[in-house]
Parts: sequence; C-alpha cells; structure tokens
Amino acid sequence: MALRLNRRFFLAGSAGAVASAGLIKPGAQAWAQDNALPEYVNFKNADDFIVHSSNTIETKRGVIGANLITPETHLFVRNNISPPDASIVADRDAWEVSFEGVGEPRTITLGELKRLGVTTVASVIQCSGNGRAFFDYEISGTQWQTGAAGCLLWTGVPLRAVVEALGGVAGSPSFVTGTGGETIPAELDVNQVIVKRSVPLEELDNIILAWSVNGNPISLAHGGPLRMIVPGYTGVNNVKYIKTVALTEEESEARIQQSRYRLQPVGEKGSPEFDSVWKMNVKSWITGPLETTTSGKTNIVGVAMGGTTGVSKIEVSIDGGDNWQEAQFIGPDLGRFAWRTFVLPTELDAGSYKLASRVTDSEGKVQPKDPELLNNSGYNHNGWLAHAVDLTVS
Ligand SMILES: Nc1nc2c(c(=O)[nH]1)N[C@H]1C(S)=C(S)[C@@H](COP(=O)(O)O)O[C@H]1N2
Ligand SMILES: [Mo]
Repeated sequence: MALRLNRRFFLAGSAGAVASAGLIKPGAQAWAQDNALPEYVNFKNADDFIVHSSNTIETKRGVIGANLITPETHLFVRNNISPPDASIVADRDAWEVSFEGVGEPRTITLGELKRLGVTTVASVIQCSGNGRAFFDYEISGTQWQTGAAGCLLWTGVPLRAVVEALGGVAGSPSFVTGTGGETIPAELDVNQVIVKRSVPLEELDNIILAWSVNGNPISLAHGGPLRMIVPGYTGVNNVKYIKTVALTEEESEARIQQSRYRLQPVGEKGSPEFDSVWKMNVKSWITGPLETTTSGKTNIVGVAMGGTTGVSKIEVSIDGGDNWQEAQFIGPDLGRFAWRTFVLPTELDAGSYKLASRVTDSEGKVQPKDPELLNNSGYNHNGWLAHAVDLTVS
C-alpha cells in the first residue's frame, strides 16, 4: 500500500520536477520507490515515514499518537533544495550569521549568540502544504496528508536580544527576512531557488534563533547548527541553516517569497498581490485508531492547535460529524504556539465508523468543516471532514 502510494506520489508529484532541475542527486528515485531514507536523515526509522522524495519525508499519521512533544526522530523533513554538507555541524559554535538592518550590522558566531540571551518556545512546525492531498481538486506538489507537522521545544536566543545588542532597529523596516545557508549550484539562478523568507516585523518579539531542539543540538536535517523559529508560522518561514537575518523595508525578492507560498485562487498564478502563507490556522486531526481495530475499550487520540492562539475545546465524532462529544486535552498546555494532544476514551462495537475531530481556539474560532480557503497551491487545509478517519471495528 505504502509503496503504491509513494510511487504514485513520486510520479505525479514534485520529486520529478526537483530532480529535473538538478537539485537532487541521481538515486533519489530509488529512495522514493523503496521508502529508504537518504543519508542525512539516517537517524530516523524508515518504517515511521512515507518517503515522497529524498527531500520530502512525511511522518505516518499514527506515529504522532498521543505524544505532546515530537522527537526529532519522528519529525517530517522538507528541504526545498538539498541541505548543506554535514561539515557545517562539525564545529557548531563557529557558524556565522550576518545581521543587517540594525544600528551596528555585523557577522556574529553562534558561540557569541549563545551569550546574548536564551529562551525556550514550544512551537508546532507544519509545512504550508500539510493536508494538500485532502483538497478535492488536483494540485501539483507533495501530496502531504497529516504528517508534515510536529511540536517541538526550541531553545535559542530571542531575536529581539540580538537586535538590541547590535544597536537596535535601524530605519523603519516592515519585515524580518531570513536567508538559509545552502550552497546554490553555480548553474542555477539564485533567486529562483534560494530560501529567503520575510515575515512581518511584528514577529520580532516572538522569533528565536534556535540551536537546540528538545534538549539536543538541532540535527542537520532540521536546520542545525542554527534555525530561525517564527512561532505559529508555517514551515517555510522557519529558515534552517540561518545565514543572514535582515530587518528590511521590502519583502524578499526571491521566488519563494514573491510567487510561491501565496494564497492565490485556484487557476491563478502566485504573485505579491495575494497573501503570503504566514500564520497557521485552527486545526486538529485524529492520530489513532486508524483503519482497523478490535471491539471494546479504546482511546481516540489526536492533536489540536490554534495556530497562534491557544485552544479551548476539542470535540470528537464517530459518525462523520453528525454527533459530537467533548474530548479531553492531555498533559500540560505549552502555550499558544504548541499543539495539545487529546483523548476521547470510548467503547466501540464491531462496525464501521467515521472518526472526526473539531477544535475551538481560545478566541472562540471553530475549525471549519471544509478548508477555510480554497487556493491554487493547496496550502493551509484545515477542514475537519477531509481529515476524518474511516475505521472498521471487528
Ligand atoms: N534553509 C532552508 N530552510 C527551510 C527549508 C529549506 O529548504 N531550506 N524548507 C522549509 C520548509 S518548506 C519546511 S516545511 C520546513 C521543514 O522543516 P523540517 O524539515 O525541519 O521538518 O523547513 C523550512 N525551512
Ligand atoms: Mo514546507
């Protein structure tokens, strides 16, 4: 089953396009077909993942279970371009980051950054395209289901502290623009492939430059030695291997900002006139049981998030949304950027069920039945119906 799906996704999806652009090495096709993991993520277990391509690796739905914190070993992987060489994590403290748009612009090593301040934030990292497979129209790009998301504890220096140490904000910028440290092959047009994302300046007090995740140095796969975390914003805004942080008047000129990750209507091309994919939205999904189980006592579990707000209520339906029961959040609330896990303890007789979940955020916003915004590239799907699970109990 997994093999068949992967093959279909590979043939129909983005991997082919990326391969033909020369961004992944030959052999990527083999990875996609036998579900083996590429070398740079060899600390993960292939059985936990759906390998769409060597740079596009989805966590299987059930793997998240009722776990509040996602270990790095279980986190999905997405690289728009091949990651840098592993040598960049050999001497982490020597990694250099340039700061621009501040009173005293300069380059700082990670070793020095570690002395400027430290904090920890629990934040969901979720690809903008998570749930793309659930739109009912055809969309090119990775057919992510639920597994391009995790919730992790990121530790690093608040960007505000760095800016203050460098003489404060210069001029009147509107954006924080972060650039990734990948080496771009000389034959490629830098603007077309560089990961250079801008987010509104109002995030200056939320952003951290993180060197550690869940208590360990961040792996190369997830952006080590240093990653810009923009809590509550979709994956692409959380730039890995952060090399330059600039406070800018304009949004990044790169294609990844100008025309990609835009919420244009179906059939239209992405451009700056449409909203950028920034804040995540209210969303939940069930992580178990999936497909089949035996009758008797069972825990229906899943994850629920507000995006940038807390959550206040979670409901579960076993009949496809006709009737709802209130479920319980599990464990501590790690703040508005984290997700919460939930459980509905129940007893199921043999039969067919359609399990759905619906979260309400702390401002009273209810997860919609259908995706909030139909858009050409299939971003931000948060509809509860398409995320429902068909379960057979025997
Ligand atoms: N430097 C850099 N940062 C990046 C990317 C990238 O290709 N290069 N991909 C982005 C995208 S699209 C996503 S979804 C997340 C994936 O993060 P993960 O691989 O740690 O799960 O990283 C984002 N940050
Ligand atoms: Mo992404």
